[in-house]
Amino acid sequence: MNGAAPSLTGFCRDCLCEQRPGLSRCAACGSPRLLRHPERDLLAIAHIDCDAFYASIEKRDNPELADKPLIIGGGKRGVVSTACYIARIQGVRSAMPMFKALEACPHAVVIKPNMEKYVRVGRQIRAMMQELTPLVQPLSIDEAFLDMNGTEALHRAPPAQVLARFAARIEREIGITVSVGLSYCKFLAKVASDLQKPRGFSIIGRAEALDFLRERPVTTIWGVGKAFAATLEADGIRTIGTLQEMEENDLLRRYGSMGQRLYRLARGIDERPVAPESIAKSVSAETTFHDDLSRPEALTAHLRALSEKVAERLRHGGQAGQTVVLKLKTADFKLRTRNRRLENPTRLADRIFRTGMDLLDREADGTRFRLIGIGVSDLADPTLADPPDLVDVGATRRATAEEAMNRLRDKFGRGSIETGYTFGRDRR
Ligand code: TTP
Ligand code: MG
Ligand code: MG
Repeated sequence: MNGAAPSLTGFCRDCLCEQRPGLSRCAACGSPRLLRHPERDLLAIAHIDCDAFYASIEKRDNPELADKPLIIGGGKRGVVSTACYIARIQGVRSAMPMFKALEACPHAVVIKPNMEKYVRVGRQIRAMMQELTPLVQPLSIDEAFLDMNGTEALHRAPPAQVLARFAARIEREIGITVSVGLSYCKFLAKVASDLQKPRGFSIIGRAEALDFLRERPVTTIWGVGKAFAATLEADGIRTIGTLQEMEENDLLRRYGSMGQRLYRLARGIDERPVAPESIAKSVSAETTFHDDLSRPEALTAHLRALSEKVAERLRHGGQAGQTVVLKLKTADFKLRTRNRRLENPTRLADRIFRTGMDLLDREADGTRFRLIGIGVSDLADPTLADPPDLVDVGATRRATAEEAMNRLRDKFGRGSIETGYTFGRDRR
């Protein structure tokens, strides 16, 4: 990790000047923010995440808020979207109920989210990232992976320098700060960007990956949320070091495909490429009825079957989608599409179906329909789909059941298993 190794040359993150070994402050501008790392110029996979994104934008737009604890939240769900770092010192966190946040930090200024504004800023930042490399993979409104391999000739500087310059540019031109992680793979780049927030820049090199991971809790691993961590803990696994000592077969047997992921990531092995948004924009399935339908139960059964088809296509295409789109055509050929963006990408029939049901609820008002379709857009990296900890326990259980069903279907064929919703549909 950086910060250490004063014996190395480095550069200043503020004025970008090269630094001789041994100095603790920049020889040119006096900044203590020197970046040194033995693999500094060998690493090219970056993760950039904005600091306290919504809150930083509101502070930018109202300088009176600069030194005040600020919470963005409230709105319909009554939870904290994010809090500035001043409010975080008092214990305020994302997803906390508002009343709790205000107990912890009674003097906080509270602002309702202004999504349009945040989306606009997110897009500006993304466009600037795309000037660094075409290989930008957005993960959410305020973060992305960048594969900077092969960009040195273009920028006349190695990725570390380019990224420091980029962070400074965002501060200057957008007026908020970001944190950067640099490594040789996505997993560790993402971990790194979180290490020194806010205004951080951390490097995790190949040589230190195993040691770095050893003492960390299993929740550091992508996709290991609270629920799964509790399962692991019950099995005596709390740190990544324990995973490093386990056999691959053992982990596979215990935890299925997740076990394999644990095995590999625990060893700092992550070969997933940085994948810019895929060319296909959506995955969907639809059906036209023999006779127009209006009864909600009949529509529901179709929706379930179609959701499963979509999930299967996502699974086979190695994809996931973050926006669920419901399509209906009325008996008089009027098209209705309704969509909802999810918290995280999904590839599960259950989640697609339930979201589709919510959307259908408002449309199934006795209108006669001749067609129903369901699909997902905003296609995303499937490894980010359906994190177990962000959903209720019931959904996690259904997700596990769905994965088990998928394995059986792969083995015995599609018709081998039906859910209550679709059972007998073809026979009626
Ligand atoms: P994050 O990048 O997770 O958080 P952040 O940018 O606010 O803070 P950090 O410095 O730790 O990166 O999320 C980006 C935005 O997404 C955040 O500003 C608000 C929104 N968000 C929610 O609305 N609810 C949530 O539970 C989380 C985690 C984020
Ligand atoms: Mg952020
Ligand atoms: Mg983020």
